[in-house]
Amino acid sequence: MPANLIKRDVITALAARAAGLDQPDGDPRLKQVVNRLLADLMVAIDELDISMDEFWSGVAYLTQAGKQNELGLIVPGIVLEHFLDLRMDEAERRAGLDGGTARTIEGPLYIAGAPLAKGEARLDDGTDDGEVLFMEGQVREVSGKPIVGAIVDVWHANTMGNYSHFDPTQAAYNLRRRIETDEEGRYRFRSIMPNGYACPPDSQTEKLLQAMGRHGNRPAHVHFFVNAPGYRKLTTQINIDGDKYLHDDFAFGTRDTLIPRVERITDAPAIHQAGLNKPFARIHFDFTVIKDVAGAPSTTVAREHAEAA
Ligand code: MBD
Ligand code: FE
Repeated sequence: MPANLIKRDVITALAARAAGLDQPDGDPRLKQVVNRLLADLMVAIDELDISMDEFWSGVAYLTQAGKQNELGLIVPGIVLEHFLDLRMDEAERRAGLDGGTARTIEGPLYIAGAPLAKGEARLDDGTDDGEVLFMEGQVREVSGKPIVGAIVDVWHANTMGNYSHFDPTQAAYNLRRRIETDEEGRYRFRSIMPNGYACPPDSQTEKLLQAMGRHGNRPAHVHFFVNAPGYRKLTTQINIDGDKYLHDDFAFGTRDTLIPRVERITDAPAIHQAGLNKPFARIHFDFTVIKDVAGAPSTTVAREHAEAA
């Protein structure tokens, strides 16, 4: 079948009626967005000459992805979550904001309500014999002043690249904590070195990536939300230097300023002093948050999150 079977003004009229533009009721913003997306989709179908089989296989794909609760995984995989970050970066720049720690994608695996600790916490429950990781730093404002009572909400994968709650073999909130910064604005935690996440082989996301000649791996990383009253919420991650996928993240989350040095501590007195009997890793990373201002879109995003029972 040839492409461009339908005149543009026919598509425009259909999209307008389907989005209720000729109706007085409804949500004007929703109507505007649906109208645009429908018109663009119909033009794409017509120009690409998308067949009936192709169209319905796309519908079946999305139906199955929804059933498997995978839309939040497909979004970063097709760069859209990173794209939203780039837009927020630019909106902040235009509002005159800069100097904060770089943001990067939240991803689909955050769980609200992790246990809250003051100053320091241990994240792992001791069942995963991974390399011990100590991570510490300060939360500061751009001027360098430490922020007391900021909440560092941290979550990461285990040595298999799996996250508690989504992995039934892990205890509730394993490798997830909220840490309130101390009198000097410091946070500190002990955990285990994560491994990179890989999209499940039977997932819809993995099928799509494979069909595009891509892989579904992320480099090892640790996620953070940093919240402090009067400051813009920071959503970010650090990547573990040296990972094979460090600059080849299927979710496009790596940023150069988010790759701290990983120090390996191997000398016996230091190991002993840390209360350990084997070498361990240490990461120092400070977060800088920026003051909230009128005129920049909020970084506190309404997004559905699971909460462990
Ligand atoms: C992850 O751990 C993650 O952070 C993202 C963005 C996507 C899939 C798994
Ligand atoms: Fe992750």
